[in-house]
Amino acid sequence: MSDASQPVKAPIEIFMASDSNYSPFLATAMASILKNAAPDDALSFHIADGGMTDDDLQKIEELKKIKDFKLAFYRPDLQEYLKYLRDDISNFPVIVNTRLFVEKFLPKTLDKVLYLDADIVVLGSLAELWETDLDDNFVAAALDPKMRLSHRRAIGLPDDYGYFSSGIMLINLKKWREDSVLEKLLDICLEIKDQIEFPDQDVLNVYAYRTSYLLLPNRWNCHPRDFVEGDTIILHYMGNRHRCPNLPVLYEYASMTPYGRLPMQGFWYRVRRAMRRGCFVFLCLFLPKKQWRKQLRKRFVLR
Ligand SMILES: [Mn+2]
Repeated sequence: MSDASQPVKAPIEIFMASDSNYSPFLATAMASILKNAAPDDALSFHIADGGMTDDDLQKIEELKKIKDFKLAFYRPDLQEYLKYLRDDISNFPVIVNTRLFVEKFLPKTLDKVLYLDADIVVLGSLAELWETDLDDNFVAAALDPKMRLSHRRAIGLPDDYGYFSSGIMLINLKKWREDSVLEKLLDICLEIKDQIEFPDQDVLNVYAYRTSYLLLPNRWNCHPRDFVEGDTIILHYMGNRHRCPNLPVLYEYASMTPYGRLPMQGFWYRVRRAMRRGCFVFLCLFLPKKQWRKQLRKRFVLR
């Protein structure tokens, strides 16, 4: 029962993006957030919808059974935005790039927003992260410890710069508006377009290097391999998901959603993946250059 004299906490404003393929992941991440929220956490979700079906939207609504939340969908015009980005980003789900344009379509009344990738599980309350003092930084994020030195050098970052992951970010929208951050990011897109591999993440890091960003502890963006029981709050199942440790944690939350499971748990999905892997290994016999094998791997296996 709510007590009228208690001040109601302002909601944690969360921005996520999904298309229909990612929708079971989105639902899984949301289920974990709702399940593990503190009793007095209010939650408000802003979802950039890159082609979810009515059925998907219905399933997201149904998550309110776990804990109530506010929900708004946005359909930003990516075609207009994407002409600034590389042509050959077809290997990436287009929807991830919406995070660069977040300030354009979210309500102007928001001064900050917590961006979360869909391929995560949240094991505790997000209140502490949400209340982090951003000071004058345009973003707060945790390190991406896996990023190769050669790539960081290619986009002009010095060896001692801490390259962050854009999968979880507390975004200072007020600062983005004041400093026209989006325009500057798009300039950087054009400037480093031949070196970009991780579209929005590379661009954000180059901008952060030239200005500043607030470094978050790894517990807010932790690879399942580095999971520390009792400390890790956000598990991020990035990239090569199928052989990730701690997949049962992800599957446990997937089972709490109306989807019941993730596509990668399906039998035929696993058969197709095994066949693709087999083809890849066979074709590698004919590719003497490591670079060619890498290209093929990107197209064939990393899905
Ligand atoms: Mn991710």
